[in-house]
Amino acid sequence: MSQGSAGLAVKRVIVALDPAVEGDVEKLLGIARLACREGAGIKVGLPMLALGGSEAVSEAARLCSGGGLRVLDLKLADIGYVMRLAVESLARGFDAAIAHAFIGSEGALEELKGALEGMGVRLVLVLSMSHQGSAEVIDPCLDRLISVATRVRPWGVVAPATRPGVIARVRSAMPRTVIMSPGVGAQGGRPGDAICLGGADYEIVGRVVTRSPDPVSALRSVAGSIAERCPE
Ligand code: 3DU
Repeated sequence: MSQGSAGLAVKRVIVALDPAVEGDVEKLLGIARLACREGAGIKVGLPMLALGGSEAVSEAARLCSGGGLRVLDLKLADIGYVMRLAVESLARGFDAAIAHAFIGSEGALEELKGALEGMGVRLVLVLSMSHQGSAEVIDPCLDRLISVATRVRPWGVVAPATRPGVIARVRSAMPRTVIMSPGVGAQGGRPGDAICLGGADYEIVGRVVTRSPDPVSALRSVAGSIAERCPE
């Protein structure tokens, strides 16, 4: 990374806001402001929807309306019609929404992309996942998933921070597409590997920040590690 300082590195960290119990929702909404002010932004998904309802999902986006990337992570994988219904009610106020690439373009991703574009929301496609089970079905199909993404032309893709080599393959096939990489910290990915070794644009960090007694310091510490691993 040419930007060596933790101050710049923190702008490459997206915080995943995943409440474990209902009582976490307020705390995580508090962290949303921090993540958008200091960091690159937030990612909100099914745990927030399940425990805080659609109001909490919208509130997270609203809290970041002053800046920061707001990513809705429903990991959609359905027919276009149903995904359109889901995003029409949930994706307003977000900058991007995540779907699985494996569902294919015709009848699914093309329709979703059109629905999102009509709302000013960008599409992000999952190409590989951070857990070991990704090796069972998803990873052997990586080239095909990349070719789906190349056809659909999403704004961004997701590739795992736990396997920088996979990110590097995606980066070389899609040089201008934004890459977001989850799996840093709690899942074993080292801060900085996704950006410095793989060529990702953002690292997604959840529990390391949200479960910390001091989320500000935790976020800064992740950024510090990224800056250290990515010398000028
Ligand atoms: O493990 P963490 O607490 O840092 O959270 C990781 C987040 O990234 C979480 O919201 C999860 O849904 C998301 N994610 C993965 O962990 C792995 C993927 O392959 C894709 C998304």
